[in-house]
Amino acid sequence: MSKEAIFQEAQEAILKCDAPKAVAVAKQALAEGLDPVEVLSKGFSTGIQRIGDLFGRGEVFLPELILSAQVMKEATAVLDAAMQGSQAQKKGKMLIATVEGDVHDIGKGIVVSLVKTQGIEVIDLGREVPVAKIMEKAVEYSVDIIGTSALLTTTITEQKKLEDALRKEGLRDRFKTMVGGAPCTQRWADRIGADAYAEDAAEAVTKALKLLGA
Ligand code: B1M
Repeated sequence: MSKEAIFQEAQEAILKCDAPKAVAVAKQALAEGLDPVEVLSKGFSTGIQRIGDLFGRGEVFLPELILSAQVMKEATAVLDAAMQGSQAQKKGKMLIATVEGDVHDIGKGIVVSLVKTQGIEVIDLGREVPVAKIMEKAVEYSVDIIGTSALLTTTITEQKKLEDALRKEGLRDRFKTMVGGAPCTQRWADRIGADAYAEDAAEAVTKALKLLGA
């Protein structure tokens, strides 16, 4: 099957909430030697974004969105296993969390998978994580970078809360910070004083390596 046909099948599996098909397509893509990152971005992620657009227009409803997200996670798990094959030497430590009030963790999961492949140790705190816990764990694990993901216009304010709290506690110079997630922009990062913004997982890797001076 051609690369484009595989990307198309991946999108359809998400749109049709078809988990067995998604897993089969992910496995086939790997068997045919495709880059798992490309399969995720041009196939499965495009599918979930299309579902999001349909949801935004009221053409699909929450149960389908939830199902599609589950299918996306199953496909990501297959591709993630392949991505973690070549772990390089550790270049630094990064804590990542989806902010409080936000359950969207698919994109964060992809960022985690990709960052790990580049020899950065990742402490993944999961989703709906309060600022206080993020700070506590950053100190406990003595991380170099704190990364937060926010997908809702109502939750990106948590990223500002984190910057303010770090400054208030005298911890701001101890860590580099990175923000990401659909509503975030470079302008937002500049406005709240974050050290980096990444539009997607590939850019998150580049920016993380830059922050680490690697
Ligand atoms: Co929700 N949701 N959702 N949702 N959902 C959005 C975000 C939305 C845009 C859909 C829409 O209306 N078109 C909309 C937000 C509108 C807004 O805020 N303006 C929305 C809404 C409204 C909601 C609910 C409120 C719906 C409801 O209950 N009525 C609810 C909120 C619940 C909550 O959080 N409190 C909700 C729930 C859900 C599901 C549970 C069903 C599910 C999430 C499942 C999960 O993640 N476990 C879900 C999904 C799947 C989506 C969409 C369709 C897809 C998100 C996604 O996974 N994208 C989304 C629409 C969309 O984005 N087009 C939508 C694929 C992923 C690979 O991309 O997450 O952007 P993304 O991550 C990218 C980059 O952003 C970047 O790299 C990633 C990989 O390339 N990145 C980082 C992300 N984090 C980063 C961190 C970094 C660096 C880069 O550094 C640290």
